[in-house]
Amino acid sequence: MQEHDRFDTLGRLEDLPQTYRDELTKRNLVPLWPSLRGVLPPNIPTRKTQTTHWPYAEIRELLIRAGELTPIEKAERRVLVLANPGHGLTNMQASAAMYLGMQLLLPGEIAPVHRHTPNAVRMVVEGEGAWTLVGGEKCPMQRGDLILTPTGLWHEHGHDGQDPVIWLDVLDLPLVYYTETSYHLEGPSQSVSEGQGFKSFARGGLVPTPIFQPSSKAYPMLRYPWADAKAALLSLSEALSERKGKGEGESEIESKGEAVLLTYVNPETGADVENILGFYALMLRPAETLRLPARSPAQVFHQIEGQTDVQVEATDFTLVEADTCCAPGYTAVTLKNRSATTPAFLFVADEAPLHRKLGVYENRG
Ligand code: GTQ
Repeated sequence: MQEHDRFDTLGRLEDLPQTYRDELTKRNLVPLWPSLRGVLPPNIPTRKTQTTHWPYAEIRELLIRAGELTPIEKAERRVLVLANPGHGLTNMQASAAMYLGMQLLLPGEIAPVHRHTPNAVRMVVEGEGAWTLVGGEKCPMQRGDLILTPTGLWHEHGHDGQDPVIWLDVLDLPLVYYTETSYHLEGPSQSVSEGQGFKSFARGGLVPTPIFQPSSKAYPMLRYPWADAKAALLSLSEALSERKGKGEGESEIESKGEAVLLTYVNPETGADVENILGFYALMLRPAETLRLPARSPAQVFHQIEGQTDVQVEATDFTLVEADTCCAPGYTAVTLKNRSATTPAFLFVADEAPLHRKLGVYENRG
């Protein structure tokens, strides 16, 4: 914990006689007051999370080399972790609660079946022909698809295509590890069942109504195809521009209109798809600048299509296709679509479901 020099009214550890400190140590005791401002800083939490940009071109090259250096049998999951330097590289944290990894599967390879307590999602970045088998449902992996492997569901990855397939893993591993609840089990092989959640829940507002075999699935939909998410974003953007009314120029969209933002939800309950992290699809209209308010959760942005100028406090950079970045909580983030003619599309992950459940969620505007 960091100590705040400005608050020098509280006693320091060094103010105490060494013999007294030794007595405390021997009994597994520590005085609170020297560390009080560290654990409860004034106004805003101390955040280790640093704004970090991981260009895809750099990850890709190193990941392809990992494919040459390490056979899948020696890796199980061939992943390069996107580690936030603020958390220390070995801690495998993008933020306090989020883990990011870029995973490579080569044609013919299998990442064997297991299940674990952390929740994961996959955002497919590149390549055709791979699939994730999760809870018996075979989910084809295509660019931009979001595939859930929630806590406790068996999952494995396979690849019947010709070229490397790469996807972004987002897990709540840091939080689950922190709570000393992280473990995995190796599985028996899964048989493929017919269920295809993404076909059953193909249109918003309409859900299957089983009479004879009611389902009690906690995760009824496991694959969210990008084609559907993109169509929904384009449709929402049309609806919002109609709502704004005619006569208002489209040219100076300066976050005045509502953001074109969708949350990935459980189609039966409307709740966030997973318990701890939240997932969203965001469209930036041509030339749009969107200023996201300072909210308590840290955020991750992954560019699906187009290019976005990102500004987080004094840091700025451009996300090109397949780039990923993260920003700390309690910090405003400005996103600007670099194109004046085409929309830009991003995948967003954050810690909002966790913060809401804990009662610490804040939007500071
Ligand atoms: O694909 O199951 O990036 O278990 C980290 C842990 C991916 C996976 C990761 C995992 C997986």
